[in-house]
Amino acid sequence: ATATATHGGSFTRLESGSGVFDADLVLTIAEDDADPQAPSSLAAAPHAASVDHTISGDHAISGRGNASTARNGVVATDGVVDGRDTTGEEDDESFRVSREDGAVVVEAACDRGLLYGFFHVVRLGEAAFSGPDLVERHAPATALRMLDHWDNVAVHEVMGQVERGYSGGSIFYDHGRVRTDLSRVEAYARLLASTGVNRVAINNVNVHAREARLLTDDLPHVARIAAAFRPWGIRVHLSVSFASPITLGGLGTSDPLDPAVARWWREAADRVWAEIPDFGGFVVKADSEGQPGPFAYGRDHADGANMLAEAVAPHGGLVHWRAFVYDHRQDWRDRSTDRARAAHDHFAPLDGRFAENVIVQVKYGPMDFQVREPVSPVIAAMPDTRVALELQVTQEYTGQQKHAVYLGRQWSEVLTFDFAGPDGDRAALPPTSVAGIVARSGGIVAVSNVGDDEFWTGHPLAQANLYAYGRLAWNPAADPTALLDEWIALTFPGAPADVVHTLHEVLDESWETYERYTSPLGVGFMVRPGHHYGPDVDGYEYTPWGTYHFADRDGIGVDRTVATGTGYAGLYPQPWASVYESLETCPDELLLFFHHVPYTHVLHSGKTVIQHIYDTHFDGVERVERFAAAWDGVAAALSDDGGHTGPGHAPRPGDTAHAGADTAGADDGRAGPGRTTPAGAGSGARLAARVSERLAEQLRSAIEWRDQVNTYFYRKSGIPDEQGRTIF
Ligand code: GCW
Repeated sequence: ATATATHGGSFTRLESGSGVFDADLVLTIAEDDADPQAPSSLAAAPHAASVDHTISGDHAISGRGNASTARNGVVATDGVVDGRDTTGEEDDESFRVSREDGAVVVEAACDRGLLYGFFHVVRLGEAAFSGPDLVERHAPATALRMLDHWDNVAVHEVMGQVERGYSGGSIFYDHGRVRTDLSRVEAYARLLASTGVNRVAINNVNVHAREARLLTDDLPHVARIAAAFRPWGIRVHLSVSFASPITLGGLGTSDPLDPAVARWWREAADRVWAEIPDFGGFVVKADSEGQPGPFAYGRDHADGANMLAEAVAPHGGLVHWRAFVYDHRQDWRDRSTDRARAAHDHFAPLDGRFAENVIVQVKYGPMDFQVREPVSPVIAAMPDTRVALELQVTQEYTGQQKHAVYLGRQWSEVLTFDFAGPDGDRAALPPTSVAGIVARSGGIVAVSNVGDDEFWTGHPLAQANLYAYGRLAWNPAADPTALLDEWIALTFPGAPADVVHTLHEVLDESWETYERYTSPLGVGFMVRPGHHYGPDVDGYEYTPWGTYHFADRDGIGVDRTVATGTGYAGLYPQPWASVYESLETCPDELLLFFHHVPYTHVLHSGKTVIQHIYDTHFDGVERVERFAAAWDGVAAALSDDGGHTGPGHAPRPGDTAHAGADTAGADDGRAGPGRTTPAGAGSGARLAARVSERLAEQLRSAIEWRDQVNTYFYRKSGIPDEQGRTIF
């Protein structure tokens, strides 16, 4: 079905048949009365948009921008956590969709609600117009749904341009400056809006000298980026260096209690908002891994954050202050220091001291984006603070977009984790769940996985993670497997059933598969230091980073109990403190995170720890073998379709460095600036080849993991595999 729209005035186009999250509809929202000064150019709301479309010749969809009565007669909702109701809030992004006799009406109180409502219809496609009459209201669980980019302007000598970026260079910066052509950013903005993301921080939290100047010299260019995001309801944030008053302002100090420092920040903020009236705020990594912070002046994180908060408050700005603070110069011999405790030790005592516009941004686990960690106790420890959850879409520790690892299931587990106990009602997301806590005020943030790669995300299937992230941030109660299938259907429209089945099979349990062939039972790390790819069991064991497994000839794991260990287990509210403290009740998958046990310890599964290690590592590789074989079976079908099936690659108009590299496929899909285009001839083949190449690497790497981990523990323990399989 193709929808057409006729309208006067200026248009914001929601096109399809094009782009990553694909659908066969073309919707157009008119911007009648749009006020160019308004924060969003779509934003002459609540009266702006009115749209009439004809879909397939006989379906009508209309949109209304003022939904004063939209909440009457609601029969279904999504995304409503803990009874959060956006009614009456300034930022009401909810929409109501109703169907009567096959005609669909979308109503919303503001432009963004309308935008999300139309994307909802795009997702449903033809299905939106069939079935019984209905009225539904949809609202996001939280107003803050954000992506952080760890992009550098300059190419950093160790990290490259994008720190932990596995998708090529930055879509924002090139040749040491903000790109002249931001059409790729416009396409990105559209695809993020289709998932519900509404804020983006555009530079690395490790703020180097060149990047610090985004806050000053580059402001007009940051304003151009903000303009690219604006039509899609997305506000821009900057990561800033706490030392800016010194490095940019020439002051002798960045002490947060020094009036000259506070004044410098106020003036800096005034300049930013003068240039970008709807600017979002600052993201700060302070006193973390070498970044400057308030500790240098004997001040604490609340002092630092509140000083910045005061500077941005007159503009309605936010400060995202990261809680990723720990001693990265630890002595591995020092058994009294536990990195897992660090964020809690630093931040929990500050609860209640942060200003109203400070959001403390907490990684989901206490360590660092491992494949398996317990949920960070900090999330529940600061009831009088706005707390945001931080996830990592970029797969730093989960295969770096060389491995197909769908993280929706992991995030869903985190979001639905209930601090009140394991028996809570998961589906309802109680106020004591992670989603319930962060949705109240701090929101959800994740590190983006997008770069200037042809398929946006390096591994084409890693797009599923970006999609699922946005959808889960909108509705944390969503079923991650259903979201995966949604992504597959939208991205590979019309694909044969075996292709759809294979995509599902490769991705659905891929997180658990990755866990099986990497570090066991929640112990974490065992990666190569520095770049963090591939196995190195003792790579971090005698380093200052605080990431140890303590394996010896008898056993393995970290004793984090209150009784005999670091006391970390006691940082959880009951019943979790007791659940984790006891060997009897600690879940198998987190056993080695909380306990040091003999290799012969018997898990709840009935297996010994050592046999579990062997079995999961053999099984993990076998699963990857099956994925690769399944993909081989369908790759040809994708290659043959002339590119009409599969995620659109991104346009790179004006990007001469890439244009030349792309001649092979007669890349006629690139229709020009501002558009993500239908995949061109040959792109199906390129996609199939890219996935095949990545699966081959995943298999090679999984075998390497299996053999190093199994061999290591066989040599340490001397206990043979019950099944006598090959261990070296
Ligand atoms: O996971 C670690 C990464 C660093 C990153 C840091 C952080 C941006 O290895 O590259 O720095 O976390 O989250 O600040």
